[in-house]
Amino acid sequence: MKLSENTSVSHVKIIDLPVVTDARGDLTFLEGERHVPFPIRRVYYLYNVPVDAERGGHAHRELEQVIFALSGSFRITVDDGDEKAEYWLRNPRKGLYINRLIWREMDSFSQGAVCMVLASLPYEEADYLRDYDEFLKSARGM
Ligand code: T46
Repeated sequence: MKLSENTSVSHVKIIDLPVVTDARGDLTFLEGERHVPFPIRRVYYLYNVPVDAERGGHAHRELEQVIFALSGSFRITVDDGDEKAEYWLRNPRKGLYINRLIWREMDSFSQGAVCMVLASLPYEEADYLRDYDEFLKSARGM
């Protein structure tokens, strides 16, 4: 299985947000259905993450998300069942859009990293695929 940065794992892409810069600093903004391709139903964030922590390790049946590093950096490995790709998030202007049925793993958090996630649906444990073989069956339509 191939593993490289920014390759063709389907339904994953970097979203570039606008920035307004002046002498007071940078301001970035986003609107649901304009800058991200869904109405935003939930926001959550990860912080105080130990540098050796591994998060994720699941896919979602229906949920779409956009993931940002608001501060610091971390790695996300995505897998559509055929191909894997890895992304390093470190720029608060660049989010990673992840569609449904994509396995994701997150690690290599820098000290003090803050990860913000915009989600298309409220939290629902039944939406998670936490078993990799079960994910593969769903991703391959079996
Ligand atoms: C994802 C990655 C990037 C809630 O009660 N409400 C919520 O909105 C969320 C996101 C989580 N939780 C509970 C469920 C678990 O008992 O928080 C606990 C930790 O969640 P989890 O182990 O799923 O955390 P991560 O960091 O592995 O995954 C999270 C999201 O769950 C997931 O959708 O894609 O961040």
